[in-house]
Amino acid sequence: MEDNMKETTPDLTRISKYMSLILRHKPQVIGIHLDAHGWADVNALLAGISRKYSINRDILDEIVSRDEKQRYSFSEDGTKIRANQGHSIQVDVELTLTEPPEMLCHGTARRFAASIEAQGLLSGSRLYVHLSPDQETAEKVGRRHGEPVIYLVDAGQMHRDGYCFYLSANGVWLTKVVPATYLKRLEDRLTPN
Ligand code: HQG
Repeated sequence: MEDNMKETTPDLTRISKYMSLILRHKPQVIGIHLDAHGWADVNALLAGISRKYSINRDILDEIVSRDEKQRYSFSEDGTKIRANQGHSIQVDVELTLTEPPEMLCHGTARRFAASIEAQGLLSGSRLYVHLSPDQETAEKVGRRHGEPVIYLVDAGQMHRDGYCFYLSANGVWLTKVVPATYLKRLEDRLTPN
């Protein structure tokens, strides 16, 4: 009976979204645990996902290698998998402490602007504030939430003032918080919807 509910033609994007939920936020939805470094056992992940979607190791390999943001990594021996960034659960994915470029970007929705300009960028449910190296990426991230606005982040000055920046394995810049004084809103630079 359970098989009837399973998708027979797997949509890789849907499986990938489910993997993000499991590997970043809620491993308990399939009854698995992540270790301290965010790793999940590949066989346990496959068994858990297969209760909902048709999947096997080849499909998983395809999802990981084709992911446009390179969201996931396998351990060297291929027995474990983790998300490279985006977690809300407390794991240490061995991010690289890295000197940032002078300027980074953050895309968000216009409805958050007043709060952001009062409080700065906060990580919310995630472990870090996520920053993009370019405006195009920031705009895409912002559009996920609504009418996008982009903030320029004076990352160089933050770094000189002692704030830590990390570069994830897939090129996302992460920092704990961005006080409002380091933010500048870019106006009228966005293409209409
Ligand atoms: C906003 C995706 C009010 C913040 C993306 C954002 C990214 C505030 C939202 C990654 C605030 C949180 C993360 C404040 C921050 N007041 N709102 N003081 N401070 N916010 O989804 O950065 O495709 O947790 O601006 O590409 O949008 O999933 O973070 O709008 O890299 O791999 O609170 O997720 O990657 O939203 O996205 P999110 P995000 P994936």
